[in-house]
Amino acid sequence: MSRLVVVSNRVGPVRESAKAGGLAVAIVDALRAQGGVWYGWSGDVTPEGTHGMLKTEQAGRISLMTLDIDQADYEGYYAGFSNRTLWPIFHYRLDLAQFDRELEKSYWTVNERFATRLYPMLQDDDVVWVHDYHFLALGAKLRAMGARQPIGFFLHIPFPVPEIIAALPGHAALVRAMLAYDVIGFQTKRDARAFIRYFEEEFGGTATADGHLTVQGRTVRVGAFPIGIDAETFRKFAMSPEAHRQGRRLKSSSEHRCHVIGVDRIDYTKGLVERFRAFSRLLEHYPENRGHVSLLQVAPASREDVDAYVDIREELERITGNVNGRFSDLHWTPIRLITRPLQRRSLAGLYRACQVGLVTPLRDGMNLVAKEYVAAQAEDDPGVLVLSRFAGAAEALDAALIVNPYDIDETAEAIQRAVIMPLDERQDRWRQLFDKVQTEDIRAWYSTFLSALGAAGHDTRDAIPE
Ligand code: GDG
Repeated sequence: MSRLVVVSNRVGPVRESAKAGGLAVAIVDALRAQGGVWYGWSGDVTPEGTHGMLKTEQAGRISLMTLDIDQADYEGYYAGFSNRTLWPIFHYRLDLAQFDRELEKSYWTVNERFATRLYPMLQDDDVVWVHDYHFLALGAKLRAMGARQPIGFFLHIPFPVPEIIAALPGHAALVRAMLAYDVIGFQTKRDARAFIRYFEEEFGGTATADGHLTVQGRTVRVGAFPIGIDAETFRKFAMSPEAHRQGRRLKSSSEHRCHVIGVDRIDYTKGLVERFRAFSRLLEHYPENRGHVSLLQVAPASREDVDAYVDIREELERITGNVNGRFSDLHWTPIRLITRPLQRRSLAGLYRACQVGLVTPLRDGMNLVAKEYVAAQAEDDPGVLVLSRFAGAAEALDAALIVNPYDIDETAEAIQRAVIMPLDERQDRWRQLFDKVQTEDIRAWYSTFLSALGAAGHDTRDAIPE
């Protein structure tokens, strides 16, 4: 079996991967299965940056190899072009995107330096798998150095329609650079279609029904590989003593009450402000819920060096204050906002104790919280998932109550419907959802991607457009 080399912006954790969740678990699992290297940024910022020592650490069959970056790279490549330019654009927020040639230059340079340090370590029969928007151009840089190995790429965030991507100065060079990859994977069919449409419209590309895209003599495989969770493990978490303890604490703090739960990093893509407004609308329009239904929002801070993130947090605190001031009574607080991160087992216990899971991003590549909420439910008395149509998860989880998160009234109505839904309908919907969560799980994700990469043609690599 060939060695797998995974490249992602952040590397690890390996031992605590189950706690960190999501991506780390998947990568560790895939690497353990066939042995390999996990390469990327150490998370440290030092004066030597990418020119410094390669840090290596062995964890069983997995070699971790990381580089530091320097302060200028941090500001240009990471906090800058990745998080202030690409992240908002790929989530349809042109209004928040910052365009700056210096940031763009830093992004290309850092992609090149990571490729330069990786290239000499590659073996002929390696298979390389690059992740996410931080490294769109890394494959092209490896190819320019002479790499002939199969190289695949997976985008964790949405790929927007061509009209949006076209607003990014320098989009042609950046998106064309992705043709260096043999397989380009997206979360949903919608994203894969948008990518193909981009090449059809901008470069006269053509595609077959099974996702072989040809542009100027180069053919790549484009497809949807929806990421999932480790459903069995998460279900076990939800039944662990720690989870029970959390669930009991929540229930005893507010006996016979219905809880609605949201769990999201604070981010403008997650639709938190709209969600809080919808919850407030629920209390206005359906007064029978006052004193009875509360929203528990777990929202750990993220990217606080970007102004837009600090603004959201302040806005949420403001709305929470208003709603609580307006509706609370001595025995009931409508919104509880927790901004510190919780342990995964506690989180699983809270999902299980809450009758409604509210997942209403304005745009989201997939959204794993939706899948975790489903996996955590008790079979005999499952909760109801209210899910945004703009989360990638909605493509498979169509048995949820699907909402347009911009429509505050519709979201409030869906919460109401969830609160009063009869048991047989809840069970029926939950079974369909859990079935999808189990089938499209984390192993299905990496094994279908890696087998597509194994099967990818490589006879057009010489035709990769400049
Ligand atoms: C990106 C894409 C795509 C949250 N709060 C706590 C905590 N979490 C965990 C959740 C979940 C994970 O973080 C968040 O994953 P999401 O998928 O919801 O969202 P992003 O972070 O934006 O991830 C997304 C994903 O990549 C994978 O491809 O689905 O669309 O944006 O697992 O449970 N975990 C702990 N404490 C918390 O307080 N332990």
